[in-house]
Amino acid sequence: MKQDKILIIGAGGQIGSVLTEALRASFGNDHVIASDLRPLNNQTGPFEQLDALNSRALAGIVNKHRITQIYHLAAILSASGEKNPLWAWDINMRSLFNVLEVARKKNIKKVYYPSSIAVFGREAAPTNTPQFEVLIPETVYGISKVAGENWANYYFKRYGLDVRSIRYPGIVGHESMPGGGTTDYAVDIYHYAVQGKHFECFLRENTPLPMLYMPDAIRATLQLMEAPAEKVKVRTSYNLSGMTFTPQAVAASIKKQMPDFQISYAPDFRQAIADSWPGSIDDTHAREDWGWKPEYDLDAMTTDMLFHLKKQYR
Ligand code: NAD
Ligand code: AKB
Repeated sequence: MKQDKILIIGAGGQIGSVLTEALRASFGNDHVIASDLRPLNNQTGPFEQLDALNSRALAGIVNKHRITQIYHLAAILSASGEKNPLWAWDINMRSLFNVLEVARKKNIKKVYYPSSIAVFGREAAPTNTPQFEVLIPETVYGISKVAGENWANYYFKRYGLDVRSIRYPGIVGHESMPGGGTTDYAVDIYHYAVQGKHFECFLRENTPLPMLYMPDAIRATLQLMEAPAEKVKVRTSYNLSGMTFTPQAVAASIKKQMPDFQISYAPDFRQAIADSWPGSIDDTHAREDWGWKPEYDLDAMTTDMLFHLKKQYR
């Protein structure tokens, strides 16, 4: 087993719950400390209840477990953030500063800090958006991620802290539910389909967004974190691409296997957020620097989602 001790902050979330298990499979259950603001049940290894805004508590956990790597996943996502912008900014930024500072002071070897396609705004190229593009986001979440990416880059350049980051597209998975994002419909739709329920989508049918299936997201994260440091040339955050689809396309993909599935559309405030994001992004740098390549397209993801969710709802 590898010697590193890993702390995951936000381990109870959509990505954190799956990433925790993947890291435990790789490093050993006792080497991966899950933490979250909320108590979490059914843990397969050590758990610490932690408010990432509490820098003392964070330092205490780092000392207690002799942590060598931190995955900082806790954040307020795009749709939740728009309901209370200053609260979202405070949580997203203060938790990041606490992580960067404890990592610098305690000589943490590596930090993972996910960013998002939410860093882009309407001034960016709407398709195949380049890695180094103008970043004028329209959500507080996006603003916090642009700032966060730049702070990650600053700590790398100024202190040599090895912070690595991916701009995730919308993540779709069967293992966990999403928490307050604009891409959440792409998970919800499968849950409605397998329960035989009509789905009302909060985005228009023809809204294209970049998306990624959970196994690809986890593989990309581990691949980036295991890459030799000299291969990690982008120190803000890497564009990462999986697939692009509209709500209409995912409904059609489901209907191939469940012809009775019904969908209607009732766009709400999240439509404006989605309209400000690109439909696809260019991930050439991730491919060239550390060998990224997605495995799932829309139909392959649909098959896998329906297979697992049908078992879950049986
Ligand atoms: P999530 O909302 O599902 O989970 C976040 C977790 O953080 C929750 O379990 C929550 O309890 C915890 N948390 C919130 N405030 C906290 C605090 N003060 N201290 C400790 N824990 C706290 O989020 P997710 O979808 O798993 O996203 C994880 C990361 O990936 C986030 O940084 C997010 O911005 C990024 N991301 C996610 C997606 C996606 O589609 N899920 C896409 C792009 C980027
Ligand atoms: C959201 O919709 O807010 C997230 C994201 C793309 O960052 N899923």
